[in-house]
Amino acid sequence: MSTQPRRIIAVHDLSGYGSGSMTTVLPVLAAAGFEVCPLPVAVLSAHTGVPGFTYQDLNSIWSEWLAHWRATLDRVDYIYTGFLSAPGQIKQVLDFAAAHPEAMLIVDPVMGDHGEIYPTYTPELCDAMAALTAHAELLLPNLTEGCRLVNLPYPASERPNWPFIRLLLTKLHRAGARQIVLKGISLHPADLPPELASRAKHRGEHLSNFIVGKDANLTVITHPRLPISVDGSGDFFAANVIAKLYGPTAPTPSVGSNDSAKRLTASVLYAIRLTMTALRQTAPEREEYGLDFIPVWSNVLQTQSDSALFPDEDITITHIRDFTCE
Ligand code: PXL
Repeated sequence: MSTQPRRIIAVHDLSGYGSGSMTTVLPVLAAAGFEVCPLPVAVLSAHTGVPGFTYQDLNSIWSEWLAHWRATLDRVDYIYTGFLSAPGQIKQVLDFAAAHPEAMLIVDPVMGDHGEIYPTYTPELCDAMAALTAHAELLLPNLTEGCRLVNLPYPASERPNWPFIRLLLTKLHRAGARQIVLKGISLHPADLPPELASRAKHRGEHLSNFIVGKDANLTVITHPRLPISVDGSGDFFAANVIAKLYGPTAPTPSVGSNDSAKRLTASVLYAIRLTMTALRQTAPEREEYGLDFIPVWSNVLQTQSDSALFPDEDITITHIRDFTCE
């Protein structure tokens, strides 16, 4: 068995102030035992939620950088993309992936939140992101991003009903991503599938994560919504799904599909627990800075078993067969 660490290319921006993107992804994946090779997309003085942020995309240095990597890196295990700054970058990511057919592509299509697309994103960039997702082994959108990727209108009051989610997941799946985690959805009480409707207490003040595994079945994990929403939580969540699913302690990625669907669900559950814990210890006045996750990860490093890490939460898991429509 190879003793080389799993090598992951982390394609994210570097924001100087505020938790999120590279400053979150890099420590989480490095602490999880990956060899992380950062490919910076852009440098910002602060994330785009902080008024007056400066922004410089790093497109112009990518060709030489990637040519050097092509000549230097013998193997790449994972390519993990987040915030991107130009359609040309997406073409370069796809070319690099084609030169490394052994690498698995993981796409967090970081484009927006709460129905708003980030100000640095042009319509062409959003369309290019949609093209990238067709190649993804794992896709991790929020509702805003999912809707934009398949050109569905963002639901009124951020609360989609089940037929809408079903259509959205069907479209995302048909567009090509093999596994999908649609995260942080506040479901509308009307028209829920029977499996979810029976859990009346999970409406409204709860969030649901919809997981489409390789077997094309759907698992829904529902958990309480905490009264705080800060930047960086989505990046922390995605990095933890990846850490758990593909990190050095996980089995090699070639295992059978049923087992891998179970592992995807387990990794989402783990990431939910960690994100909730980090949100709980982030003070509301730190909203602009974003998620305080370092103490939570220090705890992870000192504790062997997941179940010993965090107290049981009010979390439910529901399986739904044949979610596709049309
Ligand atoms: O956390 C997602 C993210 C990533 N990168 C930049 C951002 C944001 C969220 O606001 O502004 C630059």
